[in-house]
Amino acid sequence: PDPPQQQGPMPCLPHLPLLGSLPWLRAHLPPHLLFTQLSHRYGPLYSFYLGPHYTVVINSLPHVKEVLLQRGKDFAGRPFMVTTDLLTRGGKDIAFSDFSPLWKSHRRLVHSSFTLFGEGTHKLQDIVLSAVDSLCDELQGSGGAAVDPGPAVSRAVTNVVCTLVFSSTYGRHDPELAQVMDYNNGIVETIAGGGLLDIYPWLKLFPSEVLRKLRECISVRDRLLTRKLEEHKASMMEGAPRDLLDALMQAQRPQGQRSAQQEGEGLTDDHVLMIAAETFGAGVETTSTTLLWILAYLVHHPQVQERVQKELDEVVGRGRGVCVSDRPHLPYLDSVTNEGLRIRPVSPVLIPHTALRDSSIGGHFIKCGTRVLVNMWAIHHDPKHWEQPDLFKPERFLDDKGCRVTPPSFLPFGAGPRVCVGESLARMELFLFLSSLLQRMSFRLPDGAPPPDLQGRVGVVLQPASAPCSPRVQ
Ligand code: HEM
Ligand code: PLO
Repeated sequence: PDPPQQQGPMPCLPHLPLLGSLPWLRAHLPPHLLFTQLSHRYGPLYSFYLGPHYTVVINSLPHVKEVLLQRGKDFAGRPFMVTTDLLTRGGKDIAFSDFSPLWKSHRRLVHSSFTLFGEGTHKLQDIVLSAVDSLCDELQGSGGAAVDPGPAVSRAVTNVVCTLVFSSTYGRHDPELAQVMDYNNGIVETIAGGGLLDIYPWLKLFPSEVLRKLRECISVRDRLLTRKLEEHKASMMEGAPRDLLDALMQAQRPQGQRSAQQEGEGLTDDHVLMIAAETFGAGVETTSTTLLWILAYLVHHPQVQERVQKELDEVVGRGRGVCVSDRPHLPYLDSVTNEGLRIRPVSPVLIPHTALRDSSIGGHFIKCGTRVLVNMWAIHHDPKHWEQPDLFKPERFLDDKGCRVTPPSFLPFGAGPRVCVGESLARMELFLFLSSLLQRMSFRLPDGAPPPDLQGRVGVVLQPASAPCSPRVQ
C-alpha cells in the first residue's frame, strides 16, 4: 500500500525565474556529495529547479524502492540532454533513450545477445584470462617499480569488450587502441555532466569548447565503428553470430518464425551502431573504473588483500587458472568486490530518470515530466544502513558463517525497468579479472609514497585519480 499523503509540500530549494536554483547549487562539491549535504538540511526527499527543470532528489531507501521498483514504470523515462542526444544520434541507444516500445525491445535484444558469452559458457573466461596474461606481463614489466595501473587495466578491459562486441583485439602499441581510449576519455569528461548545456539546450547555438570536444570524439568513434560494421557485413555468416555486432545485425533481418523477430523491429543501422558503441563504452568504463577502485582500496588495506589471496590459495591454488565455477567457493573475493561497488559506486547518481506520467513519491504528488535523481551514494553511505559507512569493510557482505549476504541498501546497478543490463556480465568479468590478478600478483604502496587518493574525479562515472602502486609477483 502507498504511504499516507504527506503533510505539507515537498521541501524545495529557493529558485529564481530562468536560473532556477542554480545559484544555490554552485558546485563546490561533486553532485553526489552536494546532494547528500543538502539532504541533511532539507530532509531525504527534496526538490530544486535546474534552470527551468523541476527536479526531485531521492536520498533514502524507501523512496528509492518506490521510484525504481514499486512505481518503476512511472519513472522509467530519461530527460532530453544535448550531449547524450549527440552521442546517441537522437536516442537510438539504450541507456539515454527515453522510454518507448522500441527502447524496450532493443533492451531485451541486448540482454538476450549477452547469452552469447554470458554465464555458463567458457568463452568469457578464456577471453578474460588471455587479457589478464598480457596485463600481468605489462605490470610485471615494471620489475616491482611504481606504476600507475590505470592505462594497462584500461587496455586489458578494452580488449575483452572488443572481443565481445567485435571479435577483435589490439596489441599493446596499436595506434587504434590509443585512439579508442582517447575518444572514450573525451566522452566521459564531456557527456551528461549536468553542465549548463544539458540544462539550457539553446546554449548549443553558441560556440562551446565542451561541444567541440564531444563532436570530435564522436566523429573518431563513428569512423572506427562504421568500418567495423562494414567489415562485419562482409564476413558475417547467417545463423552463427560471432559477437554482439553480428547478433544485432542478424536481428535486423528476421527470418521465418524466429522469436527475435519482434525484438529486431525498427532496428536501423543507426540503432545497431549506437547500441554497439554504447555496450562497448559501458563495458570498458564501468569495469576498468571498478577494478581501479578496488586496487586502490587493496593498496590501502594490505590485510584485506592477503585474505583474498589466502582464500584463492586454499580454493584454487597456484597450479591452475581460476575459472567461473570457482566463484561460489570464493565468497570473500565477492565481498571485496561488493564493498568496492558500495563505497565508490561507478555511477553515484545513476542516470537521470523522468516521470512518464503523474505519480507520487513518499506521498507527494509528482507531475509527469519531473526529473528524478537517485542519489545512490547517499544510500550506500547512510549510517542508518551501514556501520561506519566511510570505512572499507568487506565483511559487511558476509554473515557469521562466512556466507554471502546482500543488504537491501546495496544497489550499485540500480533496480527495476532501468536496471543495468550488463550486471551479470560485469560481475563475472570483475570476478575473473580480480581473481586471476591477485592469484598472480600483489599490489603494494611504493616505498615512501603517500597512499592513493580515494576522493575520485567525477565525470559521467566516478573515477579514481591515477595512483602508482608496486605490483609484485606472488
Ligand atoms: C545502466 C551500473 C556495467 C550496460 C546502468 C545504471 C547503473 C549501472 C547504475 C543506471 C541505472 C539507472 O539509471 O537507474 C553499472 C555498474 C557496472 C556496469 C556498477 C560495472 C561495475 C555495465 C556493463 C554494461 C552495462 C558491463 C554493458 C556491457 C548498461 C546499459 C545501461 C546501464 C546499457 C542502461 C540501461 C537502461 O537505461 O535501460 N549501469 N553498470 N553496464 N548499464 Fe551498467
Ligand atoms: C562511456 C564512454 C563511451 O564512449 C560512451 C558511453 C556509453 C555508455 C555509458 C558510458 C559512456 C559511461 C557509463 C554509463 C554507460 C551507460 C551506463 C553506464 C553511463 C559514456 C552507467 C554506469 O550508468
